[in-house]
Amino acid sequence: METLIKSWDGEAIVSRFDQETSTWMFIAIHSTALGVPTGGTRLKTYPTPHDALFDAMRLAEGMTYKWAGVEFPRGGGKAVLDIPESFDPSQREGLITRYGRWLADLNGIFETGPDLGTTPSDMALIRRGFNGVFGCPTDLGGAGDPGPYTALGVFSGIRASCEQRFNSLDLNGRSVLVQGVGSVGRPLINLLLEAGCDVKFSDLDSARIDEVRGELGLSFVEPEAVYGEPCDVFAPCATGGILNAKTNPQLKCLIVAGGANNQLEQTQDGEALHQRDILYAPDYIINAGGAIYLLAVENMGWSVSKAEDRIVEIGDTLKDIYAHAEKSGINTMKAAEELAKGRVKQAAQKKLAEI
Ligand code: PPY
Repeated sequence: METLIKSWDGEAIVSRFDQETSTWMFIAIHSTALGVPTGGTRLKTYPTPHDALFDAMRLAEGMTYKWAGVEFPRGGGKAVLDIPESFDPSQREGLITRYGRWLADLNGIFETGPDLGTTPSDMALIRRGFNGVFGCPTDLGGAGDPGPYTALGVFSGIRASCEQRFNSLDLNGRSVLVQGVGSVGRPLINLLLEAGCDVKFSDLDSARIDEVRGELGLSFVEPEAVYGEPCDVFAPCATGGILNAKTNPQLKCLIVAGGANNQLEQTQDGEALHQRDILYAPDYIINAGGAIYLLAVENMGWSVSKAEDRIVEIGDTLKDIYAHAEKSGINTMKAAEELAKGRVKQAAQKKLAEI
């Protein structure tokens, strides 16, 4: 963990071990330059606490650029609750409640919301003692699940990417492979079907697979066959790190545009896609819809329809990034980084000048 922290350019790591459940809790604060660090709380079992911390750090950095990319006044942070394999669901309420109390004790240095493995009801538990929480259930006055709004942004991004790659906005007949049919992938499928796409999907969870196969009659791609499956658009909507030295050479798609965070395992994987002439929609740009929705509706007083209009503009941001990448002869991830990092740097310098 020493090496991990040394190699990171973030601002703080806060950690605590929950004795009752043997859960490592990490809050990674990457940047406060643009505002209060804000990002979801992820709950899952990692191979080691080192992996959990690493995930939190990378996700927090992604949040910095996500907020910078949409020009919302928030900083980058993310929390991870690394539950042990032996975790019993009956322990959940206690763990989330203690986590919420911890956040309150930290006096709002980090604000949070739902992420992979956490739900609006978990957020309601946190809100009992801490106000800095987004995405509580709608019947309790919260904004609820941001997943459908992330999906809306991804859909707009897929449209923009197809326009870039095929010179046509028409999605009718385009083949799209959705990896992961959870809170983002599932609503994304509906939008793609409405637009006339030929949708295939993959997932690891048999209940979800049966549901999507049964209800929608879509073809299922075995998880190990996903990367080599020919399609126009590959939309990763599950876990991160799936674009790497092993999977990139297998890809038979023309576009990668999906909702997952940290899709590239390493920076050079963005260049590898570029070299293969696969158009990559930078993850923290295309998947910002959920973050926009939560902040806009719960913090900035926007109507849902105003937030939706803003989310659809993700497509325009992507087009700007693609144009910049083309003009400068760089890959799209690099182009997004230049945009987002430039904004963060400017804000950090302004803060320094004010001291
Ligand atoms: C993400 O987009 O990855 C988020 O974590 C979004 C978010 C935004 C605000 C509160 C919680 C989660």
